[in-house]
Amino acid sequence: MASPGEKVQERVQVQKKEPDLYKVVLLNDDYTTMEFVVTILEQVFQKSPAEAFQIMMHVHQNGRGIAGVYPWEVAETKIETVTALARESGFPLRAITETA
Ligand code: TYC
Repeated sequence: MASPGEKVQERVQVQKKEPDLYKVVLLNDDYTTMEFVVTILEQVFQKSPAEAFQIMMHVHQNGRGIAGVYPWEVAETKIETVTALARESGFPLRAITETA
């Protein structure tokens, strides 16, 4: 407690710092269907059908590709969701984070 007359510092940090961002990177494999990857990109990463198809083809041809860029907690949750949906459907699809 501050004693009478003592000044209390009310605002320690005036400007909020932007959160660090992380890439969610999708990895290619030989077993996950193209259709499933497109669906994941639409439903989990909110991509349009055209963009989802383009990203999926990029991953298929280059081995990896960026699904989105998010704060840490969001990126981790997206990866958990992708992994859970893929395992439910019997696919080995993997996603990882990288510093953006
Ligand atoms: N290579 C897969 C196939 O030919 C398609 C695929 C694309 C899988 C992207 C994973 O992250 C991926 N069926």
